[in-house]
Amino acid sequence: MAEEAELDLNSLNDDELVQQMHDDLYDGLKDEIEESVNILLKRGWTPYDTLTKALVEGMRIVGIDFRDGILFVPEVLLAANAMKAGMFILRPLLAETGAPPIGKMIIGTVKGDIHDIGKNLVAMMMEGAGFEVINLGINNPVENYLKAIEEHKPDIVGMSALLTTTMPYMKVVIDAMIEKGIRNDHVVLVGGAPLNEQFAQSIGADAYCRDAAVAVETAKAFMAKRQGSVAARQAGRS
Ligand code: B1M
Repeated sequence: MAEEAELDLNSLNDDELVQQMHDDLYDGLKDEIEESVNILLKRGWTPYDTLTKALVEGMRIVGIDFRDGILFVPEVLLAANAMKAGMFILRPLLAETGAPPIGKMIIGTVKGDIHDIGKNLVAMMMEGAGFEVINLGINNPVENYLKAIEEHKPDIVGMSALLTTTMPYMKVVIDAMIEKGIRNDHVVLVGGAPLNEQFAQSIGADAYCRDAAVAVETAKAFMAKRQGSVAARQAGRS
């Protein structure tokens, strides 16, 4: 039987290439994803469109088939690996703002949970919006958050959870912050696929962020509020 000819990704038009990227992500083809990301960027695609239309959409399709038992953990790991390789190329481009940081954020996935693609995406978009971001990684016990808060004094504490079994752990962190008397010194933002607004409220977070773009908008709005109240306090003193 004749061997299948290697596909020249450059010969595809944009729509075909994005479709091919969804397939390559599904198949966990890291090299092809890297090549396609570079092709789209060379064609003038913005890093944001490349991220959302090609990579995130591809991962959404993987998620559906994982849920439906068509894909299994090893295949999804390969897809995640390919996704990360694409994100790795885009990260410095998204972070290029040149402006001084508008705020500081720590963000981590909570204890028991190793999902990090969405959390890393939030971190990248926040950097792109001008925040300094300290990424705590995955599987973070409460001690990691408290240590990072003490060390970095962030404006924003971000937590991610992708499992219904790990999302309650966010409350453990918030309760520890209350116990230490530092809860009101920081804005707490939470996110992850199984969460919603109501859950965020019930655990005492400041806001639930549906996606990375919402996280950026929410963080900016809270920063504006914080700066407003600092300015008001200073004006009151003078
Ligand atoms: Co997992 N997994 N997984 N998984 N996995 C889910 C979450 C699941 C929904 C799949 C399914 O439908 N069955 C399901 C959870 C079911 C549930 O709890 N109800 C599930 C399961 C069950 C599991 C295991 C238990 C499977 C097993 O071992 N049998 C296991 C658990 C491991 C653990 O954590 N202890 C497991 C393992 C894995 C892999 C390792 C194979 C891999 C993770 C690789 C990695 O992250 N490095 C994986 C993946 C990739 C997924 C799916 C397919 C994709 C997640 C993803 O990356 N999405 C996922 C299915 C799904 O979510 N539909 C699934 C893309 C990403 C861009 O979106 O993460 O939602 P997301 O992030 C968004 C928003 O949610 C938001 O912004 C992001 C960007 O827009 N956001 C934030 C996220 N965090 C935020 C934090 C913020 C703000 C916004 O802070 C301010």
